[in-house]
Amino acid sequence: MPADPRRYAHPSPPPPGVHILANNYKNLVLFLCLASSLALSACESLPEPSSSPSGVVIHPPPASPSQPPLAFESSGNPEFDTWRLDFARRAEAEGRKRETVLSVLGGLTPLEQMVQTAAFEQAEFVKPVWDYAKSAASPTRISNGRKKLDENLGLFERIEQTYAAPREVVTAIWGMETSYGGYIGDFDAPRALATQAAMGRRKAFNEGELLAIMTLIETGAATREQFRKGSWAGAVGQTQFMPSTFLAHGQDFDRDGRKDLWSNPGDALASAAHYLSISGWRRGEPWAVETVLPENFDYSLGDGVKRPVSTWIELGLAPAAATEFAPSADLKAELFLPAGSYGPAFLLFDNFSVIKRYNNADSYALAVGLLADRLAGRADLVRPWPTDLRLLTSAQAKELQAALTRLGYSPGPVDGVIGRNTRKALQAFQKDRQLVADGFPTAEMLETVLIAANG
Ligand SMILES: [Ca+2]
Repeated sequence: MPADPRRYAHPSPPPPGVHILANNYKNLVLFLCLASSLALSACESLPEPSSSPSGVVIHPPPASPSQPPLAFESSGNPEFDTWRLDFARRAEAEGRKRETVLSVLGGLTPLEQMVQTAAFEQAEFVKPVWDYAKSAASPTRISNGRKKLDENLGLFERIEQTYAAPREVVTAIWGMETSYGGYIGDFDAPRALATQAAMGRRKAFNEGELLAIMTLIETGAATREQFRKGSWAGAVGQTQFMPSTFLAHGQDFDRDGRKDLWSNPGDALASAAHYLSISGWRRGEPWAVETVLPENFDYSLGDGVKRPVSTWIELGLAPAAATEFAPSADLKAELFLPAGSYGPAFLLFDNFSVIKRYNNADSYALAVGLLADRLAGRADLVRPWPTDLRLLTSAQAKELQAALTRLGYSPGPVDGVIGRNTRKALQAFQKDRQLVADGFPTAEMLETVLIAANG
């Protein structure tokens, strides 16, 4: 996303002499009071000059001569400036050094592209899960991933000895997040986070991320410069860690004193493996296994409920290509039908939820898992994705949700996003009408629901 230079006016350079004035606290504050309304509270607290009997104005010493009030050059955006000064004061009050606060927040301007995007949500697009899965596990990404696995054999041996997560899953995340370190982003992470904290919805969250960056810099784990390479959301490094996750779980795998998630693949991959491990990765268990469903299967069993593998086998499910579902019939799994009755079906194990800790979307976890399987040399899906199926637009999804609500089902908010609640509501509708209860909203199914709701 190139910045539009017309909208990206940089703040004017500081007036000459400001550094000299900094030696004189009083003059500096007076200057700032005149220059910026944002320093108002500092002006209010400024001790009044008093006159000596001789009429000479005596300036009382400031309360803390080594620490003049915090101030920033204006970004040109008053809302941003107000937030920044307030947050900087709070960061300092919480113990962050002045120097760090200034290095992280100084010179920032809000990201204009983000301000223009309502509520800073990722563009909502209706993309079928298989488009995502197919591009994630493209032939190029598979061959590049296998090359990376070969090139880093020793590293992955050591990582697997230390953490529970298998190398193929870690590598798949690496491939999904940054094309194996090929593209780590060129957004200034503090700038992206500050824009969201100042003007977005998740102020506290984004401020927390900025505080984490300050801590990482102060502890020497990373530098301000490194944070200039981030994603639009503020994630950094080859495995795209948010700063707070970086702070809590980043690994210095080569023990050189730095957690270099940007240019040290060992640190980045060990951090990802560690994160999966502490999120509960179960060694030796699959994330999912493709399954073949029997004739006349009751699709309403794809309801998110985890059942023992032995139960699924009794219900007639069989692995599509694998020799068995899992090492144990006692393991529990849920039936996942990302393309309803029209495409591949999966039994999902607990490790699927662990991948979702990285990015809480079924489509993401599915893509990582499928790529990991291919990297591990497992076969491609047996049942193809229904790529010619007509899916709902966002507006049609809203129509469906509104109609299901009118019919007394509970699809959740009418937001045009087909999530688990909408699928469950549709499933209940289908079941009540003896339809194939797969909860999958095709254009044809929308027609059926609309006729029922309007009839
Ligand atoms: Ca290191």
